[in-house]
Amino acid sequence: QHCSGVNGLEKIILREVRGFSAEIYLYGGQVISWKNDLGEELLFVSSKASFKPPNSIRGGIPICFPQFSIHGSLQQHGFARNRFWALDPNPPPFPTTSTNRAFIDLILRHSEDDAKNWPHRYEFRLRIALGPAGDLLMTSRIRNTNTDGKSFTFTFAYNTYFSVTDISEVRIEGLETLDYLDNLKNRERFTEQGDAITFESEVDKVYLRTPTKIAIIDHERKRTFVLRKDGLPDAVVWNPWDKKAKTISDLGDGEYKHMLCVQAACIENPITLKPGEEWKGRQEISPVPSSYCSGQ
Ligand code: TA6
Repeated sequence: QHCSGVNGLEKIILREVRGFSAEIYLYGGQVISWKNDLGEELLFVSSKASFKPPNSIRGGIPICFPQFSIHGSLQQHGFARNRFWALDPNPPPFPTTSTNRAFIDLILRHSEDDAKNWPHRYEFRLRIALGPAGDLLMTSRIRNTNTDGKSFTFTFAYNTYFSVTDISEVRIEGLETLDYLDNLKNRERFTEQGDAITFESEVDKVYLRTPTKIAIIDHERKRTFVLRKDGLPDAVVWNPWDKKAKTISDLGDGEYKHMLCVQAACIENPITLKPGEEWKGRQEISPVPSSYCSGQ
């Protein structure tokens, strides 16, 4: 379903037979809503989110491309989240016919404006699909279409804002004992100690070479999000906590308590593509009852 969202921005709604749904804005190629079969929202979107281009939208799943964070010559997190993507009216089918999924393909290509800062031709195809159990699947295929023989290099992240009941009651499993770069300490490298990750202050870390499965456990809601990823070795964990949150103009009062960013990413070793080469990075997020997931 194709319709008009906040401020008249075009959006697509995907629905799956059991009642799960997702809303995707062409602006940013950004998933803004993902609801379960009870109609509960699973993603966080700030009450102060700006739906006014060229601002990025605070919440949902912004795409960071071709640069994660401020490390490079581009604006923070690159430009993909600030561009209007096109809907492919005739997307190629899923490779297997056995899976019945609602899906769309969005496409972003180089523009004259971006070429000033990032002089490359590319085609970025983003497939967003809802699975039969409500799982949200995102597959990015980025192809170098340069005709001047030049390679390009990029970093990438699915900047997923999960909605949580209370950040102090959340834990993440799958990142313990890993090395990480701490963005709050000049990207210094540390090793995570102890058990599951819990939260009691600002966190902004890039975990390196993580397992492909990470669990985000929301105690109060007795819900676990399972994140599975492929082609994306790293995982960013971010929550600004109270002090930093007050400096973020498009984040409502106290809202940091109800969000947690866990991002499937490729940061430590950027991807380089020669002309004609394609890279693929996939994230799948599924909501499951906690007891089922952690085996407790
Ligand atoms: O993902 C972590 C991070 O790079 C943080 O350092 C924080 O700045 C966050 O992204 C949000 O960035 P944004 O540009 O959306 O305000």
